[in-house]
Amino acid sequence: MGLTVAEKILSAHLVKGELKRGAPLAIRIDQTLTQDATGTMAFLQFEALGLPRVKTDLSVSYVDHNTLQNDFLNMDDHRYLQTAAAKYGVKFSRPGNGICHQVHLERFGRPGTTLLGSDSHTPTGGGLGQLAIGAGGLDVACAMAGQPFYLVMPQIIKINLTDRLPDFVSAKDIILEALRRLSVRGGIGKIIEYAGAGVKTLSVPERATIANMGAELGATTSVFPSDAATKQFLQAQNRGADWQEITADADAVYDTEIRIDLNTLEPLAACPHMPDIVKKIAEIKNLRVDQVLIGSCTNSSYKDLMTVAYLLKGQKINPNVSLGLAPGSRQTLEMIAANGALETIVAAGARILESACGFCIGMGQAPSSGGVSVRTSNRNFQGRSGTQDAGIYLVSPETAAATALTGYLTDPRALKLKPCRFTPPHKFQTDDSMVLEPNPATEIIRGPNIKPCPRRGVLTEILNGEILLKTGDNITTDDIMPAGSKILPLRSNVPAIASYVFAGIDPSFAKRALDKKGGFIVGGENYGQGSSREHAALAPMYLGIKAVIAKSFARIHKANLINFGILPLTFVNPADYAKITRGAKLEMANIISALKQRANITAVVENQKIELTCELSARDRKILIAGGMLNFAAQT
Ligand code: MIC
Ligand code: SF4
Repeated sequence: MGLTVAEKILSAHLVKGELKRGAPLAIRIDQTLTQDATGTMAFLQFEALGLPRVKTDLSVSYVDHNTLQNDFLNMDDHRYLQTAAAKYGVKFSRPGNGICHQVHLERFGRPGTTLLGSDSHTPTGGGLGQLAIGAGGLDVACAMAGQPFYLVMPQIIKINLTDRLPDFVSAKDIILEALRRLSVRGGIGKIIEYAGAGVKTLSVPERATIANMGAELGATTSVFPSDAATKQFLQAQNRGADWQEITADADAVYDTEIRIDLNTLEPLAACPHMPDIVKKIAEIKNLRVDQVLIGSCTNSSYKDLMTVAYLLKGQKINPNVSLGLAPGSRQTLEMIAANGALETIVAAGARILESACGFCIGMGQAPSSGGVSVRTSNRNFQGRSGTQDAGIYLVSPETAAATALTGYLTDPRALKLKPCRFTPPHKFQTDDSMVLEPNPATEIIRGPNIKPCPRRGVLTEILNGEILLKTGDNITTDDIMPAGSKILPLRSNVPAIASYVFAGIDPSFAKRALDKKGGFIVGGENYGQGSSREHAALAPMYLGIKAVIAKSFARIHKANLINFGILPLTFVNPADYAKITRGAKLEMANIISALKQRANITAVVENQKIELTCELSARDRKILIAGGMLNFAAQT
């Protein structure tokens, strides 16, 4: 039987288990990436593992998220990360060099290898035929220490792309169409593999846009074949030697197949407040827009920025719109600066922002109250922009530029311009001087805000307490552990950041949890979707949360809960969700025995019995019994 691209890469990296759908397996990790918002904890955890240097082929530490320097906090983290990277054999991409996923794609990702990153958009590397997976910082620290990555073998969905995109319809519209059809839960437990004649019409950065937003589908990862376009991209990046061809066998077997006819697509927008509320731009009439922001790891490649410059050329933006543009990397910024496109963009009235995550993670550029913001980024969860009542629309760079000109959400075809004919460059401007090489003689510098990573004690047979919060479906990690310029600088200080857990939904949550010495959270479907931030588990653990009981969990968040010793339990009978109310008392007995015997756990909630289960591998059970991964690693 033939193999898919994902199966080929997985089988070449298999350490334990087999490629049977639903079976546990462990894979060797070739490369890791960390970023500054998750990286400080990941490096503290790596230090706790006691190794003199990393064991991967390549590990890169990026600074791209917390680049505002309102006080010493972020800068202290940068200094810690720079010195720790140098000491432990990790390359360090300095602030200003760009967004981790964009820079990794340009300079480091290699087809056929595995990449584990402490950021949910790590699958961007799938655009190059790399098997790139997002994980919590602790899992990445373990991979840096040479340990394999454990996962459950996902199903593999084939998305067959036919034909080619019409003018002014772009890669972003392809992934928005996939989100429209599959929803934010459609990719859970799945790898998405792209195939078909349409793939050949897409360059690597366009493929990366699509793979990037596979995270919004909840997919484990997304992957494209490595073909002639991949070779051309790597050669233009001066990395031709990194290329190898990887394509699916003709008789490869997929679990599901979906077809997207590219020629039928139209410009689309994800509407507030979820990436899967997708509509045709043409159907959203007369939407006046206050802000347009172009950038993020989804859409800030050289092609994206050149397209924006093409649309803005000789024009002025609408006076009611604030247009910001953040190039994804210093490479793209240098190139548009050198060829005059930057001048065009500035002349049109754009505000040029740093090559960093910036607005995408609420580090500045919060919209006005009740404002409408049109962005090329990947997440429009309520409040993530920094303004709770703003409405965020996610669109392509073409739509964003057209909107900035008219002041209304605009289908770029309405501008009646000649099609923009972009050919991928033969040579990108390559200069890695902002990536620092390691030096083991470096002394690590730790600022006063960097506090050790708290640990949980071993699991006990009986857990009891109050249901502190009951949520609905699709709760995001931004809901659980908000980000933004005020809270993100506290990522290295769990006791301090813990006071913001659920701050947007339930501001008294943290205090209540501490006063009651912890308790339980009840969630709906897809609890913990979105980011890989382990603080969404670590901070609740610090507050004493013992278990989360939900209808279903998002993959990375579930793994993070296990790593920090919080039980991720699901209802045997989902209708029991309705029986639990906030404030009710809950008790569970014989937990360790149930975990060991793979038996269900009975929770008693106000005299009612509710059967709970946990879908866990044998290793996950051991980690939970040990009280989390750090305790488990110390035992083994
Ligand atoms: C995000 O887009 O939400 C982030 C910020 O990049 C996160 C990582 C983090 O919270 O540090 C992600 O996607 O994993
Ligand atoms: Fe940065 Fe936004 Fe990409 Fe997250 S989604 S890595 S915050 S640009």
